[in-house]
Amino acid sequence: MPELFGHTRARVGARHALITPDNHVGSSIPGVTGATAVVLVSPAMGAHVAQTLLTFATGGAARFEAGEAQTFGYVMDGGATVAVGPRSRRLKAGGFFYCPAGAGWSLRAPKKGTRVTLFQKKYAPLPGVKAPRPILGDQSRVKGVPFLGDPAANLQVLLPDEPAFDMAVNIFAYRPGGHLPFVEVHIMEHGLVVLSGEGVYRLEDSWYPVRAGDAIWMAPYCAQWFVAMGKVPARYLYYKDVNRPAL
Ligand code: UGY
Ligand code: MN
Repeated sequence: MPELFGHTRARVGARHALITPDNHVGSSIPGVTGATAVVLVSPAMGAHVAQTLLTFATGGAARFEAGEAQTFGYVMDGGATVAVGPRSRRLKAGGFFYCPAGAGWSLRAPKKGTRVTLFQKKYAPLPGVKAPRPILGDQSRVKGVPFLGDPAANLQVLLPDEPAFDMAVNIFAYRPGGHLPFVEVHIMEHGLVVLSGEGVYRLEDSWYPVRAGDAIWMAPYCAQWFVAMGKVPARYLYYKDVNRPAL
C-alpha cells in the first residue's frame, strides 16, 4: 500500500540511493514490449551501471541487439524463455543469464507477471584476456559459502570470478539477526535489490529500514552495513565491478 501524506522511504543522494516499490514509474525502453520497465539505478544518478526491473504481461518480450553493454538478468519470479547468442533456455524464478558485450539477447513467452532484474554495464576489456562467455544458469545450482566463516550470512557467487569478467553478481542470504561483519568501505560500486525478508541498511551516515522489492545504489567508497531482522531470512541480489585495476 502506498505510504500516506507524501511520505516515502526513498532517498536519492550524491553517493547512495534507496528506491522502494511505491516510487516506481515506468520508462519505455527500445526492444521491450508488453512489459513495464523501471530504471532503478543509472548514470543519471552518478552510477556506472544500470539496474532495471522488467515486469512482463502475457505476450511481452525483450530483444537487445549486440552492443558495448553486457547484461546480467535474474528472474525474480515467473518464468520465460531466454536466448543469449545462439543458446536458449526456459528460466524459472532463480534462473539467470549473462550476455557479454558484442552479443545480443532476447526474452519471450513470459508467464504473466514475470519480473526480471537486469544489471547492464559497458564492458571494460583487459588486454590479452579473451572476452567472457555467455551463461545460462540457476541459483539453486550455485553452492553458497558462509561469508568470512559466518553461517548466518551465506554468499552465492553467480558469475565466474575470472579476469575476463569485470562484473560480479552475488546473492547474500542472512538468517534473522545475521549481519555484515563490519562496515565496508570499498572502491567497488553496488546495485542491489532485496529479494525477500527485511532488515536495516546503513548507507554512509544514514540507517534505512528495507524490505523485499527495495533497490539500493552504493557509490564507490559508500560506507555500508546490513543487519537482517524479522522472522524469515533476508536475501538480496547485488552487482559489483571487479577484476579491473583502479588506474
Ligand atoms: O561483496 C560485497 O562487497 C558485499 N559484502 N557488500 C554488501 O553486501 N554490501
Ligand atoms: Mn560491499
